[in-house]
Amino acid sequence: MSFINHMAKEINCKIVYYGPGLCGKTTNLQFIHERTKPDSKGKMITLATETERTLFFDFMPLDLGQVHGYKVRFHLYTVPGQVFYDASRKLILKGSDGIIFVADSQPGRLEADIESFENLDQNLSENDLHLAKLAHVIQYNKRDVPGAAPIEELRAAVNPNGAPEFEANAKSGQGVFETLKGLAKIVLPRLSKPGQ
Ligand SMILES: Nc1nc2c(ncn2[C@@H]2O[C@H](COP(=O)(O)OP(=O)(O)OP(=O)(O)O)[C@@H](O)[C@H]2O)c(=O)[nH]1
Ligand SMILES: [Mg+2]
Repeated sequence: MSFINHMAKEINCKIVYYGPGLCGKTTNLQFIHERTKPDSKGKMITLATETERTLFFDFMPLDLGQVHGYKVRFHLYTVPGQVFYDASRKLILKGSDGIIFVADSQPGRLEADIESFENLDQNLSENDLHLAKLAHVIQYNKRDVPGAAPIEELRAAVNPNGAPEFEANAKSGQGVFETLKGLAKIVLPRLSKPGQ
């Protein structure tokens, strides 16, 4: 569902960072935002819930190349990872063109990774979508933490479709752009042609 602005010759592309609480989704966005030139990015927007708790979505357009002569404006969203924000997650997933699933490599977080991955599957199916058909990549984040879970273990848990995968340390920025570019490679050719 990519929205096309013919006047501005822009195709909009919505990408959602999904994963368990504290896995590093917001950190990914912050790094990308910091490293993007002021003239090619919008403001980071954070929505607060009625409980005033700063919650979830960060919005940031980022120009990354052209498709069919149109510029692509990426809209990056993060979901709130904590289990009880399911309604927000469902809402944010709507109309997404691609998903980056961020798994936490920290010891003791494997269950949370699995739970979040299953939750993604469930929320997509409620929107009549399926991960296997949707452009997606997996990011194994926090590779820097002592005793990080082996990649094979994480892969078996959250990459059943054999999606492209990336190791990252979002705090230092390592692997952050690689992950986004990896998804862009899959998403861009799938964006609908202007005029169709
Ligand atoms: N060591 C290490 N810490 C990280 C890494 N990425 C993120 N963190 C830290 O993990 C904590 C949580 O990061 P966030 O980006 O807020 O996590 P989140 O996924 O947005 O969490 P929710 O919004 O609650 O779902 C922060 O203290 C980050 O600095 C990483 O690669 N390595
Ligand atoms: Mg966050």
